Amino acid sequence: MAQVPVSGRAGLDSLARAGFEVAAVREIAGVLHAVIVVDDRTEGLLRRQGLRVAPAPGFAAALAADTFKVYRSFDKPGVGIRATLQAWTAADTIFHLDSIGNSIEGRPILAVKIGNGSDSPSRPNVLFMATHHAREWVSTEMAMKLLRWIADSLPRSLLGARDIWVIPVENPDGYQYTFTASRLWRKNRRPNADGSFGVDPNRNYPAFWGLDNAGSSPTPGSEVYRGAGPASEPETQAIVSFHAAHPPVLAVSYHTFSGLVLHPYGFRAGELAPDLTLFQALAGTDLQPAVRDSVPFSSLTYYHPGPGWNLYPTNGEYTEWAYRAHGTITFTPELTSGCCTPDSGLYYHFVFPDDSALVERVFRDNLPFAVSVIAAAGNLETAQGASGLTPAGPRFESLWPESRLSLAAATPQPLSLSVKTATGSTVTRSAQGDSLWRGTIRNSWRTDLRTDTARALRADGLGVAAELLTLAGAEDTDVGWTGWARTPAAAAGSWAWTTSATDTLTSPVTSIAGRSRIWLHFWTRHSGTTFAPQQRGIVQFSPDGGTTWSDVAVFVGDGSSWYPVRVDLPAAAGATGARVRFVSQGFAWSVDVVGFASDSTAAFQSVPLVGDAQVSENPVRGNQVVIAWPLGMQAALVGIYTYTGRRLVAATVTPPNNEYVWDLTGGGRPVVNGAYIVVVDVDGRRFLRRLFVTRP
Ligand code: 0X9
Ligand code: ZN
Repeated sequence: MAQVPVSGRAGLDSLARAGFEVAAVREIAGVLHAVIVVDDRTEGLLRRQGLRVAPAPGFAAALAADTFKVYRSFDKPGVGIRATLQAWTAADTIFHLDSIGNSIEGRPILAVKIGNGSDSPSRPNVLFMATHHAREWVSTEMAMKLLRWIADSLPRSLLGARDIWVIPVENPDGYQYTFTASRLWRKNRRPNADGSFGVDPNRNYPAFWGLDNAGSSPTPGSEVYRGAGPASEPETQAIVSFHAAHPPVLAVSYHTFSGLVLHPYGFRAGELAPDLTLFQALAGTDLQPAVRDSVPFSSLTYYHPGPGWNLYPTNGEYTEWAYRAHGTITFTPELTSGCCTPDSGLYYHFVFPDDSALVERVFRDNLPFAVSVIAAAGNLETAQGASGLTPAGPRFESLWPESRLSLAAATPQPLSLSVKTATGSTVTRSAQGDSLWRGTIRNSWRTDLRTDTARALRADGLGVAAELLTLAGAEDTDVGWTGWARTPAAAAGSWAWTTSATDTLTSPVTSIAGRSRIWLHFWTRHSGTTFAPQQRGIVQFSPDGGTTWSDVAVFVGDGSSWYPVRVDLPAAAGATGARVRFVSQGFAWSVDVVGFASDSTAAFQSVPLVGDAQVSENPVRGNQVVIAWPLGMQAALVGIYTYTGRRLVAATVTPPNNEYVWDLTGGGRPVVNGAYIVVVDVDGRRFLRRLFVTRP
């Protein structure tokens, strides 16, 4: 253990990014010092970076005695974890204690079943686990309190309908070692070939094992060493065998700290699980969180929910493995957000105070989520989160440039997708086998449509259809947007919008009259950190042209690859003054392919072709051409396309206007000579015109 001076959060974050585990922060003579775990090699690394490294006093003495008020080691006679579980089991037949395997040093990996002693296929298994990471003591206490609470207080009807298991210490050797030798030990106690100790138990599972060196390390001395092979560790093997014998429908793996509820996927930024809406229903969203953080002086008021890569990428991790191998709906709560008391300057990370009232708070904050997980095992389709959310049904999750269709897992893969292009023709895309991502209640069928100008999609035979009503992404033709810069690093087309400052990107006003079941479609990426959640991105919607705005989505943490977002907007139905804005609070954020969409098959109903749009000149020789049509009751949608179907213009014109002026100088990118198609949709009627441009 060593301490180094740091300058505020930025210094802490850069230590974390350099791979150091910051265990605590102390104020010494007015200067913040990070207490970090070091060995000789990493200490040399710090010194080379010019940091003043000193040994951290005070921790070692408190440990060996094992005389904490709340915390107890695994082995401590009478009151340790092993002794407590044995005593509870001896005293009450509701507990069934079993060892599911042995650690490297021969400690039992203890699993407690509550309620029914036998397993029944009619009762879904639910698993709660803690302390893969030795130093994360609050997670063991969380599991112990939950075990006691389920036995004493879970409604008997629910208890009788589930097989509930609790494994309070997955890594007993490491946990014991944190009481006897090194408070901030993380890994198990494997003697490695190079003389170092320990494999990270949460990098040793067989799914995505060793996928890359960002999500785990091949170096034995590393804090995230993945081990010599998948499931090389006996502790991992015990969990793997347990799952084979009792596959859980849902499982929660408690860790500390950060104030997060993570769920798959985490192996690569931007990867979304097919069961995303189920994960979101239980973990909540930033607007409807499931777990509050009521610990005094916490840096957050609730736990941020999100995919694992919001924190950082991991591979060989437990929740990803159980989800892949058994379809288990898994979560990683990172208990408590860390605490900063203004008077003492104490900022704790892994070393949560030895204070029974504070630990009880952590438990109470996390109990509603745990109960929602137990309840959800009865029927995942209708699972209800602690915040009231339920999973969404089959639907399109994105339309373009990649279509993602979420389907009930039981549904046969669609044989084809009808794609209506911008010029109004319909083409059929057939299924490609590798585009199907299998989940537990939903599959996600992904199709790359980059080459098509898709504007509406229909999953043939499934009654699922959606239509892009507007579309913009910083292209030359996307006029009326204000704020942010544009970048050629786009999700589609030539440009995307981007910022890293505190500023707002605002759309022009559009009318989405005549359509219901409206949602917002966009692709995003961001490189924030969950350790600084005040840096965030907020999406807001206005139905009235920008007079009133409400938050519809919040983005926090890392997500450094493009991924699609769907935000349902019930308030947008019929709005004639629809606007969206992206409010960045110092967040490194990009968005692209932004549009209002509608879940409707209307786009596939044939629109009666009424006649020609009027044009001021054809062939066009000047700089501008005026396009006009009979005045309608509702807004007109004007589209201008090249003959190959690329859209150059998408404009909404509201009555009493009934003309659009096309500027062929294109703000520096002049329209090239050739043939174009003008499409005007108004009041369910369509006006077409072929235009020839022959400018000198
Ligand atoms: O790194 C870990 O294993 C967990 N964090 S901790 O600080 N407790 O060590 C996070 C695991 C998150 N899960 C995924 N990213 N999938
Ligand atoms: Zn952990």
